Amino acid sequence: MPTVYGVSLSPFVRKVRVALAEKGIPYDVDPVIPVNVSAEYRKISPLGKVPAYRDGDMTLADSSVIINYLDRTHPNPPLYPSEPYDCARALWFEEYMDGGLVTVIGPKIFFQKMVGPKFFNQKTDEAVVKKAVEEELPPMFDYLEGELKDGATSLVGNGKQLTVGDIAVGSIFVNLFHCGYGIDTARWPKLAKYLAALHERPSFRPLIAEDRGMLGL
Ligand SMILES: N[C@@H](CCC(=O)N[C@@H](CS)C(=O)NCC(=O)O)C(=O)O
Repeated sequence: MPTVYGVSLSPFVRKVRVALAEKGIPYDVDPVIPVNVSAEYRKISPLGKVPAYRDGDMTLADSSVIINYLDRTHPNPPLYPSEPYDCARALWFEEYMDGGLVTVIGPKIFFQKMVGPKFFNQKTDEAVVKKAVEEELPPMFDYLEGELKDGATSLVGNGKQLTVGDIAVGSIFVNLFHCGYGIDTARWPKLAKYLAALHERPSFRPLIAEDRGMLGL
């Protein structure tokens, strides 16, 4: 059985686990916490980050790399559209998560509200959270709302095929929702419906429940 290395609260670990579930691949989890990782772990993940992945003798690091590998070894269902522009757009939304949404939701909201107080005995900096929630996230929500077609369950193409971009975007919103925030359905109706449908998928639902147990929610 392959192994996913990384604690489940990480949006990047969640990305990989959702992709595995969508493809019906059974796996084990080794819940590595990416702080002062062992020299042994650095051999698998030279940057010391999670997730990493082991498939027999082969090891990989980085969620994007791992999901690309999974899509080649287990092509069904495909997580990268075959049409070139749609595929590029799927990759763009994956990057928009990593380079955009994560930079606000990760350190400024999820770390401040959950990880710091619960695991590192640190107080929440409410000013940082307030600025992120009130000023930094709304333009990102506006952007995503504008990219979604009516009733779309995917950001890409005809709005129907789940892609790596949807998994990435859906994954980081799990961290936001764990902090008690939601999406204003009057202001961002398409985004709210899109995320609700994503998080209801059998690939996301058990992972969200697992996190909630860990966070005592
Ligand atoms: N681009 C990487 C990002 C992974 C990442 O930043 N993981 C975080 C946890 S959410 C981590 O391991 N941080 C520890 C560190 O940066 O040293 C991926 O897609 O896997």
